[in-house]
Amino acid sequence: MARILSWFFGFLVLPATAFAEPLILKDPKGDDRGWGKLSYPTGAEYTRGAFDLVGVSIREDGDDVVFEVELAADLTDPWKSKDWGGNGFSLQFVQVYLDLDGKKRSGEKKGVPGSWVEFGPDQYWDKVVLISPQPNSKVEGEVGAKAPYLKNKVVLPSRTEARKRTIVARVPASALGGKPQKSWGVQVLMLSNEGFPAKEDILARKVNEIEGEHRFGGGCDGFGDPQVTDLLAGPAQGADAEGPAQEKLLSGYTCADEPKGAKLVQLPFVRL
Ligand SMILES: [Ca+2]
Ligand SMILES: [Ca+2]
Repeated sequence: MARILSWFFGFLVLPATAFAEPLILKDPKGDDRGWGKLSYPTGAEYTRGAFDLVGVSIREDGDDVVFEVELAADLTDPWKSKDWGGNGFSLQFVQVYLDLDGKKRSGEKKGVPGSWVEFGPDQYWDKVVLISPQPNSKVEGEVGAKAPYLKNKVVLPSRTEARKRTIVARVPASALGGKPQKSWGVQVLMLSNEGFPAKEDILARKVNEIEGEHRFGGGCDGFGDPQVTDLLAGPAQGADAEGPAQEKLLSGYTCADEPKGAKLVQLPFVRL
């Protein structure tokens, strides 16, 4: 009995000291229209709600950090990702930006090429976890070719899987400098996976002025519109007001014929 009790109390005491609390973030349903005007591609594969973020949890599991990204619709795999070494879903491309140090102007200001967003005014990101249906070799190749300066800031999951409405990605904690912390700033962007991206973009589906079979609409045909359907806004607790808050954050970009002339929106981090 004593042995059982000591085991039991030992077990009770350990988690309080050894485990960090999970970070739980929520997002309202139905705000998967970017700045309010973005429209889905017309192809039948792009099911309603497929790009609508509803929740994110970031938790410790042994030596890993597990990211669970929940959507408003079941994950689907119309392009049979397993056939090309992918992860069991086709449509989504999730970018989790982390401000680990909370220091002003420390880190990277611009989002990963293809997102067409910036962070700011003076809080930048230190790491980004790219959660894609593509095999890591493909993501690494794209980053190496289009954004080699981000090599040490991009973190790829050791395992990514589709579980009904949730994408689960596992990252070694060492790649993030440790376990999840309440002090982290977090922003989660929902993009669409594009296996044949434009030369400026890393695996991101284009947003144009008019939607097409495989193109979002409601943006512009030049450069500068965020290629982001949904993100976290306000305190990220899922309140309806976070929809309009998101629209405001993603508005105000200017389009240009050349990438250099574009004025990008500036996004904040969520801090718990
Ligand atoms: Ca949402
Ligand atoms: Ca949102």
